[in-house]
Amino acid sequence: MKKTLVIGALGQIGSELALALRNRFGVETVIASDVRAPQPGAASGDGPFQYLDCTSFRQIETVVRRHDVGTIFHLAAVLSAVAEQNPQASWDLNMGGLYRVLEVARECGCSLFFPSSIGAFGPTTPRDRTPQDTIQRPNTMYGVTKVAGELLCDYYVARFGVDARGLRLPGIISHVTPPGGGTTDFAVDIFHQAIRYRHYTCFLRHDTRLDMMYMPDTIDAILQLMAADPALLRHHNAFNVTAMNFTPEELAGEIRKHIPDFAIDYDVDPVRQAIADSWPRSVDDSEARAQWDWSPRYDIAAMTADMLKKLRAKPRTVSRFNR
Ligand code: AKB
Repeated sequence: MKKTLVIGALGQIGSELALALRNRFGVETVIASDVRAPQPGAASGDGPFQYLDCTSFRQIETVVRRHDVGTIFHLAAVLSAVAEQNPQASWDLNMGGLYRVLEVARECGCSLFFPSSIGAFGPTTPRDRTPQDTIQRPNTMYGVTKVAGELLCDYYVARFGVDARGLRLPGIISHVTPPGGGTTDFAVDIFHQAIRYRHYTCFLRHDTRLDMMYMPDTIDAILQLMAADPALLRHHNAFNVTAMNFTPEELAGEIRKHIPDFAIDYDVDPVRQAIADSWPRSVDDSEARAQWDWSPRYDIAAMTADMLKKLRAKPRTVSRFNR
């Protein structure tokens, strides 16, 4: 049986995806990789690990050939807020990494998963129920790399027959590994601070509406798309997907149902606010629902209840970014 390589396996999505793949297909069938060494008890679980810099074609190719890899999940990327702090390095990592992973996939006959984002849209995109196929003129480096990545994946599908598939992910909420520098990180930080201090200072305005998804749905969506019958797919890449939609004020209200004295105030970060204001308020994911049966399990109420339950059951942490 061909193996699976997860690039960025110590990140927010990569760590839980690696664990889900190991639970489903067997520990030894999944090669986790990152540019950092895993700490004992890492969320990706025990199993094969390779140091891997995704901007090195040789390193990717060596790991793919050595382990007989058939599918690559490429999750290494700089997120939106950090990308604005260093656009040049973000281009190098986000595009340099994807280009080399696609080249290895082409040479070695691998399938590929690539996560795009609601960040691939921009201020001239229709902001409500944003269609699957629409205007994409993002004004952030993150968005530029995501649109370019979507197009590059589509090019490799059409030109070289690489089975590259992907999703446009909204903000992802998880109680396991913190996100690393995104505009939607508030939706994770708020839970940690609500439990610890019963108070949260949000870096986005109270009425900033964005799409979100709980991690279990994210993992299901990725695995479901990768298992979908290609004959039923009219798109391959960049499927709009969403599960819920809220403002910071609405999320605070939901948390208050569990922690009645929870308070939120606002200290708006102009950089992250400008990024959020350039993104859709909601996306239309009917193509994903029609083409491969996408259907999320968690709405805001179910996600909030589960986040608080899971976080209360473990030692306290705060996100690396929102200090
Ligand atoms: C970010 O905020 O940068 C990411 C995303 C929506 O792509 N979570």
